[in-house]
Amino acid sequence: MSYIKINNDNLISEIIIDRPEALNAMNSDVLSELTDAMKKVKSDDKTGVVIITGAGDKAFIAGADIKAMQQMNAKEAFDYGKAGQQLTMMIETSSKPVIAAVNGFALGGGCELALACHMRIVSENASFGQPEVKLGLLPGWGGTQRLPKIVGVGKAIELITTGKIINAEESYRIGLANKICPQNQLMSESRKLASSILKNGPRAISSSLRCIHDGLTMSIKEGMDIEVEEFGELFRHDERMEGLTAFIEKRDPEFRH
Ligand code: DAK
Repeated sequence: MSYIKINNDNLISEIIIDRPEALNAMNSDVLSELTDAMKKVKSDDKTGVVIITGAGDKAFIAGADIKAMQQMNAKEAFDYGKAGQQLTMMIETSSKPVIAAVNGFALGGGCELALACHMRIVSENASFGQPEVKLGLLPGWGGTQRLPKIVGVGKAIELITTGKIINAEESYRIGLANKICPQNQLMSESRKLASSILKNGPRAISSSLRCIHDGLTMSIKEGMDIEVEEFGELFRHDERMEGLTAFIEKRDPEFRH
C-alpha cells in the first residue's frame, strides 16, 4: 500500500502524506516512502520547490505512530528514531526550498517534520504541539534542536515540557507559521509562494539556503566566510550574468529554461 502521492506541475512538486484514517500518523512505511519521495524530488530536474502536505482536512501529520511505537523494543525504537532524523535532515538541508502546507494537526513527529521544512503556510484550523512528554517520550526527530531556533528557547521549553497544543494564530504570533490562510486557499497560497521563489536564480537560492543553514551552527566570522565563498562562486556561472543583465536591460530575468 502506498501512503505517499507526488504531484508535479510547473517545477512544483507536492508530496502528500495519504493516511487520513490515522490522521496521517507516520509508521515505518510512511517514513520510508516519504524518505524515498524526498530523495526523488531532490534529484529531479522537474522540481524547483517542494510542498509537503497531509491528505484530508483534519491533519498535516498527527505524529509518529503511537500504536506502532507501543510494540517497539529499544533497538526498533532507535532505528525508527534514526530514520526520522535522517528524513528531517534531508528536508532541512535540501538545496530546493521545502514548504510545509499545514492543513490541521501537526503534532509530535508531525510538528518536527514541519519544523524541518524551510517555511510553513498554515490553514486556520492548523495546530502545533510537541506532546511527547505526555507519552513518556521526548521529541526524537529534531524537535528539541529546531524548535528553540525558530521560536526561541523559552517558548520551546514551554511547549516541549507542557506538551500543550497551540492554534494557528499563536503559531503565527511566535514565528512558527509564515502565513495563515483559509483552508480552501492553503494549497493555492503555498503554490503562490513557490512560484514567487521560482522566478529567482536557482543557484542563488540554493547557495542562500546553504549559508543560512550552515551559519546557524557557526560563529558570525565562520558564517561570513561561507557567505563570501558562495557569493564568489556565483560569479563562475551564467545565472548571475542573466540576472544582472536583465536588470540593466529593464526586463525580467529568465533563469529557468
Ligand atoms: N498514531 C497513531 N494513530 C493515531 C495518531 C498517532 N499519532 N493520532 C491519531 N491516530 C488515530 C487514532 O487512534 C484514531 O484511530 P482509530 O481509533 O479510529 O483506529 C484516528 O487516528 C482518529 O483519531 P481520533 O479519533 O483520536 O481523532 P480526534 O479528532 O478525536 O483527535 C487528536 C485528534 C490529534 C487530538 C488525537 O488523535 C491525538 O491526540 N492523537 C495523538 C497526537 C500525539 O500525541 N502525537 C504525538 C505522537 S508521539 C522517537 C521517535 C519519534 C518520536 C519520538 C521519539 N525516537 C525513537 C527517538 C515522536 C513521537 C511522537 O510523534
